[in-house]
Amino acid sequence: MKWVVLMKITAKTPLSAIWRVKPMNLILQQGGDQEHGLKRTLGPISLTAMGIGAIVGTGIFVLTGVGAAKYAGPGLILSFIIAGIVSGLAALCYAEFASTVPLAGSAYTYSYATLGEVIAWIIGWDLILEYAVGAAAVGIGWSGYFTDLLQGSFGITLPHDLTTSPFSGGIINLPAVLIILIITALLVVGTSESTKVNNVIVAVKLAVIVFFLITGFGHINPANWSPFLPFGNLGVLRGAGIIFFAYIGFDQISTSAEETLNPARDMPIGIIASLLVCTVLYILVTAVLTGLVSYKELDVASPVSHALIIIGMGAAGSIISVGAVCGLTTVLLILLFGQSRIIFSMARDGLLPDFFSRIHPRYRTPYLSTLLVGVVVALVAGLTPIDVVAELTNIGTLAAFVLISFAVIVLRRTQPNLRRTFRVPWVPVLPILSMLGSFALILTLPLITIVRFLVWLALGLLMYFLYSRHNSHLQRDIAMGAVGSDHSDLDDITEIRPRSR
Ligand code: ALA
Repeated sequence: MKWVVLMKITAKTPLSAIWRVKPMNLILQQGGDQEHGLKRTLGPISLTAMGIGAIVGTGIFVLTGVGAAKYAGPGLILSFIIAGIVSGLAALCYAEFASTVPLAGSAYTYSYATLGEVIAWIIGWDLILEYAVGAAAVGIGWSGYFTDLLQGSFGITLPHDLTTSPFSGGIINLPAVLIILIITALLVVGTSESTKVNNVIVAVKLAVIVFFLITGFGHINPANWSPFLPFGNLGVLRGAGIIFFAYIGFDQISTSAEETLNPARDMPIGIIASLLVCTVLYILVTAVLTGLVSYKELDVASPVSHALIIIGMGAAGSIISVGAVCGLTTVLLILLFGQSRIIFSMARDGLLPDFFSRIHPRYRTPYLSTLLVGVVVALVAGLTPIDVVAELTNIGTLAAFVLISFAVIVLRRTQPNLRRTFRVPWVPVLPILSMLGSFALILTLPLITIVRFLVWLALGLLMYFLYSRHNSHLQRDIAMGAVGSDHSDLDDITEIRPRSR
């Protein structure tokens, strides 16, 4: 039977069908399917906490050090402002989408509704770099802080071979593997429980950062800010390309729209509020950090606590380390959560195997996609160096930003009357600036990263044309006559998801 359907699909759908957009009312109808959908438990405060939990992590706690020492010096403050502006522009575009397409899937779902299936696939494929590869980078960063903490506070030294990837002279980064598997188990048990844990840890993380700012402020030596731009303007731009990682995460809020009580109102609030809070914190932390010690001393695994230790405040440094370990844990939680929801959405659309869209009968979570993501990310984190994964994460995310900003302009033209609770001001100027800004940051990354990214994209397209295109539920519904050829005849559709679950 499956083969008959498949043959009909292939025979009836021309190649141009890869540009077919998923009708908006079809998408909204899926989200309204509460009986089989996800449980709605999240409000604006949880979402904002989730955003901060996703955003503040390896970028500020780890990459600030290398960013200041090797790229921008104290001028890293400017790098944070530049990357913050680029992220802010993209955040506005995400917020508009999140308020019109309030469903799980993030940029993937939005682009399916606007730019067509093949672009949606590319974005979904791209987001794997952002979420899964990003989670691996954070897992590795977590392992570094955790190892330091055990050593500094408890005198326990873990074997080098078991805390380092094979590419850096070890066997496996075991703490990174274990933390990722533990968080995966937490996510399988349920969103509600997980976000409660998240809210508590986010509070701890923010408290630790405020603690750093207060303790560090009195010890700033303004001489450390001079020279302010030891690597020139180019260094500031390259620094922005690296510490952009610090801003990744706000967009994942939109992946939980199906679990949000009032997504049209709460999503934009969550995205914009969390990004604003983080931008201010980053600028302050970088100013204090580069004021405490010379930027040359910051190229270490734990620069924030290291700076306090250098000025003789070791106990305060330990407190920071505890907070960093907690902070990185929430980032991991959020990234793994987001990735499993994207896989869930893609599987629900037939672009990935159906069983990844199965929801656990008791926990009401997409447990199979969660488990897949957890195991793969754990392996990547255990076996890969952090710089490779962090740069790939940045380029994948920036590419998604470019496409999403473009999609805002497309959607305004193709569906001008769609209800938008939040609208980006000055369209198309701001989305165009957002596209240009993200593209410029891509160009600041090393060539090898750009090449790796292009290889990844090529693999994704291969998979799309060999598997996803033929298994797409939208293509099948079109071929079987369940969905018409334009948006106007969609109002009568009542059954749109005869999916095998
Ligand atoms: N923004 C997140 C971090 O810095 C991904 O860890």
